[in-house]
Amino acid sequence: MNPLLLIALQFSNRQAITGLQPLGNGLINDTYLVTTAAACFVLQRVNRQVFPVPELISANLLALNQHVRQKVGAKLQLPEMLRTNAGQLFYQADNGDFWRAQSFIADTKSLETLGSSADAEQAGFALGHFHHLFSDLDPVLLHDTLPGFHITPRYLSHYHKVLRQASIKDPYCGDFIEQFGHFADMLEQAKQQGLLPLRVIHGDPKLNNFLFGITTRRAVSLIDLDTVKPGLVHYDIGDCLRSCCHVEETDEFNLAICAVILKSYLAEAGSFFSPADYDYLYPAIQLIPFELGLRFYTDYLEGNRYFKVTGPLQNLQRAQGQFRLTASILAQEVEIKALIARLRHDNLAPDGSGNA
Ligand code: GN1
Ligand code: MG
Repeated sequence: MNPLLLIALQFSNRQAITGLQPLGNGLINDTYLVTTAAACFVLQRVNRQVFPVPELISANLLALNQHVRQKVGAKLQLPEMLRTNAGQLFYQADNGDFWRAQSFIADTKSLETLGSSADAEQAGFALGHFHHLFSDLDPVLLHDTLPGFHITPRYLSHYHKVLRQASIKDPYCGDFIEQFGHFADMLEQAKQQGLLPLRVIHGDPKLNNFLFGITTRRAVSLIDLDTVKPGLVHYDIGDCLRSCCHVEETDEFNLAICAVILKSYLAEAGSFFSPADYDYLYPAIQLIPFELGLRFYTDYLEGNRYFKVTGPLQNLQRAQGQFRLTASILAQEVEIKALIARLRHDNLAPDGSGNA
């Protein structure tokens, strides 16, 4: 029997498998949609190079689901962990691979590009609602599944180490990092100075991690919760915007979409947003695409060990795309800051509370 089918059967609640196909285009784990007569579920091989202790991911997911279950009026559903026929949260294959399964939220799909400004509004709403839902969950109760994730200065010092050994270099990426490497410390410094608190973050809220109702076109879930951890909501906001506002053809940053997303985000999350949170919005918007470019370029220099690639230059091209996006953000700095100032004025009361 196909080995993948054998693994899927571990989670199928003794139902026959009627369909098994790759799902999504994640760059880390391998993901499949499994169909049985009773339901669909998502089966994943966890990349152990990236997530060395997969048990921490499941503990976080259980804690998140428990928190949402006791909330009245939660407008997002989260996928639930499924157990193997033997009652375990993971199945370890003979070759040592770790597999896990989660429920598939029916009648939903993910989007690769936003179809309209209504979609953008939904994405901003969902991220804001996610942060709002977990704003009263103590972040230290969650595990850090991926230490160092989004700590830009660490990526930068690793890059410098890799660069010393690298035989091929790309002048555009190298010069860009030289010129803007000083961005790296901005959020971490604010965190260390106590200006930005640790909160529960998603870690990877790019557009295709939002599920939209097929008929309603409303955002109903945020998936890919492996990187949920204590962190800065600014990483999430920057990541959501770098993904949703990225015009793929030109690598420009779409300011109009950014305006829609930030407005709907703040309608949900504005109640806990402090003056310092507003101060660090622009730095986050410029930092996260820079950081992702740095991560892609470093991986290219290291021989593409972290992100999946279909060709040897793909991580280089991804890096160039993220740096061009960062350049477009820098070119629109004045407009983006003016937008943030307007939102701050509309949402923040004069005493600094989020109740204007
Ligand atoms: C990775 O595997 P995927 O696509 O969900 C990465 C994110 C990047 C993203 C870029 C754990 O996420 O940080 O933003 O690729 N996840 C991890 O596409 O590194
Ligand atoms: Mg992910």
